[in-house]
Amino acid sequence: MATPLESWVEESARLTKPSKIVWCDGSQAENERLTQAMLSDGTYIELNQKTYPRCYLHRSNPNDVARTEGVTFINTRKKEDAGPTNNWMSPEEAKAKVRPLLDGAMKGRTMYVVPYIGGPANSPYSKVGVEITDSAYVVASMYIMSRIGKAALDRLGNSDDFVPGLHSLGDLNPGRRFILQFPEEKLIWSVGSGYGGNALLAKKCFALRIASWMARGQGWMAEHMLIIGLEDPSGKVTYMAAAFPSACGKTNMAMMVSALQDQGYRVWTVGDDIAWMHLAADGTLRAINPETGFFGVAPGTNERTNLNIMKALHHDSIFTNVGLSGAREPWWEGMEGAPPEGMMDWKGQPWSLGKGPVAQPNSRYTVPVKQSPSVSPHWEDAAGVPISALIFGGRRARVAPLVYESFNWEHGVFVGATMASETTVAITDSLGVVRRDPMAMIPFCGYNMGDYFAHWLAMGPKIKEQPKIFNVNWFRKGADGKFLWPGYGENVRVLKWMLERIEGRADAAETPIGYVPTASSLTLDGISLSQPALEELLRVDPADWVAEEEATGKFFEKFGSRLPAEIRKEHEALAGRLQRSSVPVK
Ligand code: OXD
Ligand code: MN
Repeated sequence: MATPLESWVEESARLTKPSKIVWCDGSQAENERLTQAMLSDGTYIELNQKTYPRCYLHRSNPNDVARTEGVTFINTRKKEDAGPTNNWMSPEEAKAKVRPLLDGAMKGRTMYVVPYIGGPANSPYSKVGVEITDSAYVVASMYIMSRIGKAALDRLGNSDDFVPGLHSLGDLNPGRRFILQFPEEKLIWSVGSGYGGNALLAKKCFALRIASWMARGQGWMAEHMLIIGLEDPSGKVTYMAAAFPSACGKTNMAMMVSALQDQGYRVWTVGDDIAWMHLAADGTLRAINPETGFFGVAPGTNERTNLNIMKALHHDSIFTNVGLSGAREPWWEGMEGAPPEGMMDWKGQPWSLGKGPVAQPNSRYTVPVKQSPSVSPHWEDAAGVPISALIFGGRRARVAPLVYESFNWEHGVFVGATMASETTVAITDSLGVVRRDPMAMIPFCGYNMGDYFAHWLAMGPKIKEQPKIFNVNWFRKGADGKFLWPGYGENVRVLKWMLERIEGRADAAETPIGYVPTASSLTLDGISLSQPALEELLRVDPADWVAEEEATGKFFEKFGSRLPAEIRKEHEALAGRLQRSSVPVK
């Protein structure tokens, strides 16, 4: 008798008609075979093996350089279950449309079967997925990003408890590109793209879209969050998880070199993109990282913005769509020093200053987590790490202060639900416009976000050791258009304030939006920040917030009756507090 996995693989092969099927075992020998094959057929370009041992460059099709939200669908039976923020097609319609694109798509190609585990191999919170793909580059990326091969098959056994994901490059025509999630069947189909979140199905498709659906049903949370530990001078580590929209600095924050290291504050990395969080018997909310690699945006990355990744990416890493120097080293905008000689741009054309970007703005590095000097000794703990703070944030030039703390869980959920950020290069929409992005999950929630808010609200009372909920904004600008806050390693000063709030030690001023630090409660020794800049960073302007509150009200209207009453109540309460605060006291 065929196992459920074998049956699905056979069925997929009947549809896509590959010339060969390879079951990946996850061994080093297999990775080396794939690498050699990709070097021979041009999928990989070898980097300087002296300075970048076992590192390779891949150039994707220029029409395929980012996630494509316009062709990403949640295929629930009922449209309302996908909700107003997702593209929707019924499962029948989606399959009828996309099956012909998969039919024969792997003719003349190898079909790779890649079993993987989301989460540490021995954790009760981990889940098995299997990706079928005809892209060797995807398989090689999965070596870094996930625990693949034998360990996953051993965990699965003969069970049908896995998330199947069928991926084919198809013909890479953007008009024939579809990323489909069928949460009711826990199934993924992706065709027409070989890039990042569209193609590495373990990442956004499973670990967020399908997992968020599973998490609601099973009473846990799948979130677009980094996970870090903040060590204090006594050696105690407090874990925090933070949600920011794509390309807002989650990876840099997760790998932060603390500016307060000489005072005993240090940041440890558990994950940079996704957190699966479960209620544990000890009353804590425990997070695991379902991934094993960083898939980070390269441009802007340097020794100052992320020293740890710069140390980590010098071996066993993949670079996609970056520039290539004459010395065969990767290069991108924002690297320190003058551009080296003999550079080729991300499309492989000779490059010189003034010729446009060397690296595609959403070009990426793919680097194993364990290579970071900041990796937490607990990053693969089967029990996860206990989360004491949940942090929301975005990129806001105006309005939002550096940090504020919510009044309680319900209010914190409201703060997350009202998140907004200026758009970045990680998606193919327009740049720099304010987009509402609750919990940074707009592109990743596998169901109706009204129900998602309700799930967050329902989780709160079940967590005995409830995390505090904060909001941060590293990106506020002054009248001169310059960032007010230095960011990066200095962000630890904000984390320290949060830690002291958790421990009941730091001061805060109550404002209509939440608790904001008093100027003296932040540790600011050693940075040059003028008094006016600090005041502006912490300022809560009721007029700005009335406009913000009205915009969120409009956004919430989309959800109709699926918007939880608690969110409505929080919204009204905010409006009331703002009104009272703008009435001058006589
Ligand atoms: C990512 C994204 O790649 O959010 O992590 O786009
Ligand atoms: Mn992300």
